[in-house]
Amino acid sequence: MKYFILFGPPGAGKGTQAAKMKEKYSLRHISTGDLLRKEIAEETELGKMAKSLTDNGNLVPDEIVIGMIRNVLDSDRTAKGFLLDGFPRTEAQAVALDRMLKERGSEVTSVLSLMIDDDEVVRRIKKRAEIENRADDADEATIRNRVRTYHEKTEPVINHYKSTGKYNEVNGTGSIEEVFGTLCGIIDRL
Ligand code: B4P
Repeated sequence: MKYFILFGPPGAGKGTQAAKMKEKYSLRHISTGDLLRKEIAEETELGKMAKSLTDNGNLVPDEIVIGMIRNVLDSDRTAKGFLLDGFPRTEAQAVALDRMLKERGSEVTSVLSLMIDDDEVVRRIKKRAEIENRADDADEATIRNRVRTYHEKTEPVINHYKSTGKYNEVNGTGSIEEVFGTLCGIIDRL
């Protein structure tokens, strides 16, 4: 079983690339952002709590997203592999993922880290806001808080994986096809 992690700041293109990767490599795609947006749309108790946090550019508590990932991993034992998009986003989530995969006799296959700078993040998310109407894309202060949260809580996760030899940085600023080509080159060499 292969477990790929698509990592990067908000708006780096994780969701965009995940859609292409899952098709090409027949992977089960798990986006914690999509799972949370589904809960929000259905107005569940979890969704109401998630909305108040994500609308302001803050992360949802670790135990909630870890539980969501565990549920999906438990419910699909037939997938050829998993593509984790937007998870882990904190050191605690990375540690929990290691534990969950170890319980399954497995480990992370590769971390694919999309690198783009903060100004490009803000530019892309503002553009997405014109098309998609996501509350967490709505204003620059929220977007800047998401970027700050990334640097404080998510970026340290890079160190968690660097020592494993499975961490791969990819320039996320090329065209969608260029970035996809680079990602495929890494996966095809595995
Ligand atoms: P996510 O849904 O993961 O959203 P994201 O990081 O903003 O987007 P992504 O990187 O997927 O960008 P996209 O492809 O759309 O998270 C939303 C929120 O949920 C988080 O802020 C957090 O609050 C919460 N959450 C999620 N996971 C969590 C976790 N594990 N723990 C706690 N909280 C969690 O690309 C962005 C835009 O750029 C698109 O419009 C796209 O068309 C464009 N684009 C993409 N690639 C491009 C390219 N190469 N060139 C030009 N434009 C490009």
